[in-house]
Amino acid sequence: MNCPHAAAHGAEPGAGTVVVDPMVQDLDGETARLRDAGALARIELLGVPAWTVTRHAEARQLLVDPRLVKDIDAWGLWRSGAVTRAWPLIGMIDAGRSMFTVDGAEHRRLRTKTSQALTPRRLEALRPDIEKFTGELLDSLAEQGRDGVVDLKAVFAQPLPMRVVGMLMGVDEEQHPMLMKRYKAFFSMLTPQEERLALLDELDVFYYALVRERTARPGDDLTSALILAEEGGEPLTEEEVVGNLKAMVAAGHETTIGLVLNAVRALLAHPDQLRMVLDGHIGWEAVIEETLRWDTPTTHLLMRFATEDIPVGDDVIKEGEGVVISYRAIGRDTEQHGADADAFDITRPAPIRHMTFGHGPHICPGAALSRVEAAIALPALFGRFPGLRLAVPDDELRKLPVMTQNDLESFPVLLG
Ligand code: STR
Repeated sequence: MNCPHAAAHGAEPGAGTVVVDPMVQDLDGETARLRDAGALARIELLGVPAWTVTRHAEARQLLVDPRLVKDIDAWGLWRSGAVTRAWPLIGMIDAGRSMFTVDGAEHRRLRTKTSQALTPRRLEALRPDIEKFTGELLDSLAEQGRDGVVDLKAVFAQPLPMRVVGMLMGVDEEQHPMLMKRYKAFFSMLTPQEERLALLDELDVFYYALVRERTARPGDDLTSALILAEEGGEPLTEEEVVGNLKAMVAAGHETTIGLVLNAVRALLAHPDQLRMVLDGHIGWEAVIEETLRWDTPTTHLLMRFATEDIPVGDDVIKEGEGVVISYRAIGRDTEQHGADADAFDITRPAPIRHMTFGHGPHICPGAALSRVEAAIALPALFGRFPGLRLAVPDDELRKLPVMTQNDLESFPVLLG
């Protein structure tokens, strides 16, 4: 893969810089190289240099540091024009005004309604629907896998989170295939950038129409609640509602696919541990938390920018520089998780103090929802198909060419 933005730094990557592979050919090797490069490491993302945080302790500090902001205008390479909308990862940062892109008091204003709607208590009300979706999708899995191999991703792990977040946000089911197709193309590094920008525009058209429709006829979904919300007497603008809506759909959909599939994969690769779970010796919660730590759905979170020089150990993040959080590396931090951090082990002493949902003001507002989804989906899947197994050797599973998310091309199984 070439580096269309080599001009952003004008030179070859310096020694010690980890060049992130857009084709994701050796994720574990790359994670180890990142960790070896230090708590704060220099990386290059398609020709664009940035810092990344690879350790738990430093991430915990930096994620509450007000000198790091999400506002893209604080990025030197953006201000200078070295990075433009032609850079394939720009959609991960320049995603419209929302709780994902704003800090401080404005961020609280944008986020409060959403986080209130997603507390564990409020989520109890969604449980029956999530169970129903799970049952229906398991029926189609049984149907399509009756005579042999079936793709657990396409038939189960992908549609389930889409239905859940679709129901929450008030997106009709007929639109789900369109959304899943567009997000797949959005995240894939094989999609030409002009196509990615065009599909983002198409998504905006769709989301604006949805928000106008709900403004005219509010429902009992979170989109309607965001339209009607007032924080300190100040309603969200249409742009802000759209921004939050698309952040919720993109995040709720993409990340939970990874959580469910990675948990199934880890259990099938560790049959002794699967046995402990199926025998009831250890709970699903341990499976979910250990999967979140060991095989994080989000590999790298883009991006924050330094509004002034920030010293970290022997390094200094200079004003205007970009900072990525490498959650996969953080989950494998031996200082936090012990010398065996690279091992999947659901018998680790609870609680497993991972940081996969982030930390600080931007901590994932959907964390509880994804845990509920996984806690329903996984036992239902293994309860119905206790003989579930991979139809190909584990090392033949292919990662999608996605730089920020940890997602598989497909997951062929035999239901047993
Ligand atoms: C995708 C494109 C878009 O339209 C809006 C957003 C904002 C939220 C982002 C999302 C993005 C990409 C995936 C993210 C999500 C928030 C959480 C999720 C980064 C940029 C994670 O992977 C943690």
